[in-house]
Amino acid sequence: MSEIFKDIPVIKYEGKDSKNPLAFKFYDPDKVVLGKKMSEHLPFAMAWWHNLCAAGTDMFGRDTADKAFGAEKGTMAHAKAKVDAGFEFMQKLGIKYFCFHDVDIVPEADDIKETNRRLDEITDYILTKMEGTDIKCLWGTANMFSNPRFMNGAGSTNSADVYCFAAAQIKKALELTVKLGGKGYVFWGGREGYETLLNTDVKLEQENIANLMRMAVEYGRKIGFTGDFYIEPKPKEPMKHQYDFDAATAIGFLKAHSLDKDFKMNIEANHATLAGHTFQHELRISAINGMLGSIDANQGDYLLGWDTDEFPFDVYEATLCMYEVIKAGGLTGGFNFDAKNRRPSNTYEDMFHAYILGMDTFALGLMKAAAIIEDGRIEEFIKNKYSSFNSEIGQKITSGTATLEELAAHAEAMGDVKDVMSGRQEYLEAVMNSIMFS
Ligand code: XUL
Ligand code: CO
Repeated sequence: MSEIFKDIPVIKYEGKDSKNPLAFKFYDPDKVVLGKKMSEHLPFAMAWWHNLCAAGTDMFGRDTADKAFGAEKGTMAHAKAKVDAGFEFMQKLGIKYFCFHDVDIVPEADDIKETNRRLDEITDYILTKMEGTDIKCLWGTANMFSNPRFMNGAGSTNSADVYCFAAAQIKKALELTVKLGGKGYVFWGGREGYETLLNTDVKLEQENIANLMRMAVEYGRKIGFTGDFYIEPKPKEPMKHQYDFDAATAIGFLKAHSLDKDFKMNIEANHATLAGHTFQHELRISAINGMLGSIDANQGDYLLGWDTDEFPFDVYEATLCMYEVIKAGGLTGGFNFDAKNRRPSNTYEDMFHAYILGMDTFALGLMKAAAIIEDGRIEEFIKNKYSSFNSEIGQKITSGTATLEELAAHAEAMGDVKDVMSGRQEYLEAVMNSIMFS
């Protein structure tokens, strides 16, 4: 098999003073941070769809990049060329995981039986490529939003026949995930939502989605899938109202339908900001509910109201993200670059530049988050801020044993509160800056 990215060497760590565009400046896989190797803190994954399939087509123009990889597009030869390209790409960057949708890895046929045959063939091929490498599958999923049959949704469709197609795709994608040893299975609610209530039965749609997830869990466990199921929240796009709006909404939905034991969150940075939250907020909400599973690492644009899926370069954001991840004890999943090159960045070299940028950004984020923790001032401040709950009355409140009457009596005995303590936001932001730039 011939090399596809001929002019690209294996990407090595050269340190922050390097000017070599094809080298890591901060990602040093063996460097130990807080007692663990960087590569263990940061299990990076390649997203099959952006990296090997998307070639730049947007609403206003066609492909700008060559993702044929020397084969005729839409054929099984092309599907295999993408596997070859993907494995060469991951090996050159030292990426250990990949994520895929069913339709990313084969061209969909007119009949699902033929699509499934193609999926068997390509996953056999992927397995042979995995042999002798340390590359694994992070998660799999079914694309239940691109095919026109899903125009009214998949689990939320009006059509029982379409619902069966969604079930069939999930069944197959779960089998493939197990075959490839995937750690997780993702539900991103592509068209699970609505444009107008004038044509929508929200209750029925949500119950049907929950039933589909329940069947997926039952089948997955039956065929030996021991990993986590993930919901990937997103507030809008493609639908105006997406049911998995944000982490809090998705967690509430899972609890309401008793699915919370099998599911965690896959938090995507750009989805968080579209929901009007910070990335950090979504990670914290997931973590405090014991449901921080995996991350789709990318970045949005605050001036644009859609999912731009940019490679992350904002080190502040990455630092705050890594702070949450470290505090939560790490991820059961990994960091999937659900990100694409900008349309004019259309060469093979640009694909590597993008991953180097993303991996270096998270390496910096990891080191800076570790520095925040080692510095201790921020954590110490938070601990002190709530220290009144260590008092006798405070402990009654936090243990849930207080009554309204005794709290009122406590207030009356005081007459008024003397000091509630400053929030010190500006001081803490300055601490953050001093750590970021030390
Ligand atoms: C869409 C998105 C998806 C999911 C997988 O916004 O993020 O690519 O990650 O279906
Ligand atoms: Co995503």
